[in-house]
Amino acid sequence: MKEYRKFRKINQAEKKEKRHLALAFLVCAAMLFTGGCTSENVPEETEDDTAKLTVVGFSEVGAESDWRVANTESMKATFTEANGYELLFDDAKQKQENQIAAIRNFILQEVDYIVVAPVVEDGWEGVLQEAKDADIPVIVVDRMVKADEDLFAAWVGSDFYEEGQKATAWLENYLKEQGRVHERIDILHVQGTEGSSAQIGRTKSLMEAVESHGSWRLLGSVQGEFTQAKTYEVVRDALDKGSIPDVIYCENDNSMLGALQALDEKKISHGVDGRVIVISFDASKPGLEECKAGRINLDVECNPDHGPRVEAIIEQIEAGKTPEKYCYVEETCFRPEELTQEFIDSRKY
Ligand code: GYE
Repeated sequence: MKEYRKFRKINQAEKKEKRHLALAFLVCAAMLFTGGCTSENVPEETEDDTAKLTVVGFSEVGAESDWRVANTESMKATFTEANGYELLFDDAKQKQENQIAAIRNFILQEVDYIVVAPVVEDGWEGVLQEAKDADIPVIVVDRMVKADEDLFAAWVGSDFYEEGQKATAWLENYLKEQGRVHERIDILHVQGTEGSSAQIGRTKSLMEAVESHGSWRLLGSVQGEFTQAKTYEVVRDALDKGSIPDVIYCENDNSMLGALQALDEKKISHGVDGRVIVISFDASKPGLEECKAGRINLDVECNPDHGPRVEAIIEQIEAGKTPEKYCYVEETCFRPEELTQEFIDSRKY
């Protein structure tokens, strides 16, 4: 890694020039469709100051949730010029093929680091190998990739399985307190983006808990894609077709908001004094507001503030150290009775 650093520093100015050339090439390719490439279309070479900046290419999943927006903000607030970085940001609009194209683009521009928040776990080996061949360290953030560990420098994110376990342990306890241990409990499961680590971990915990509790029954799993709009539709349809669940297990706050919308529309009460127990993940501000109001019963925290964590990994690599391969963030969970407005307002996300 040290060797790599030396090489990188010496070649930074040259790389910057190549980046500009690559950019110019991309602009020209686009211009072919609109009337040709002239010297005015090529981005101007500006102040040489940028040669000192560390260039980070970040491929973000999209903007599907409040969590995601907070995650993007955290990255943008960290990788600023004032902090010594140039951030190349790409929004993949929830599509892996866009992420792969963005990473190839970052390689072409010879960035110093590639950071990727992968939409799903599978399908990364090829492009990560390309980054490795180009000697560009890759840092994976938030969700994981299923790939050879040599293909990325480090991962930082949440233990999604543990988050799910917190939720199911809470439910077991809550039902015990209510004297409902032997009662049949029907659960409607609203799943997040299929194949994403957040979905895989949170779903696994729920499935194991259903298996091990004789009286818990899975009414069905519906695909909410981590968004309010999609979840509203699928929960509304599920309520139209089936019976009213005792529990709705939503794999993020935005899908929880969609589920509440569907329940409210059908005048089905929910939360602390209601008929349907609602569990959610993220503990974003909108989620915590619903929790504090008692409209949901539990919000399991998932921390999106990864910018400083990714920066710490980059600093270690810059210092010639090898960062830990996996870094899990500590998290908690919230119930209505322990939330205050002051606390919610004091949170960043
Ligand atoms: O829970 C959800 C987002 O991967 C942890 O993705 C993230 C999840 C988060 O869209 O809100």
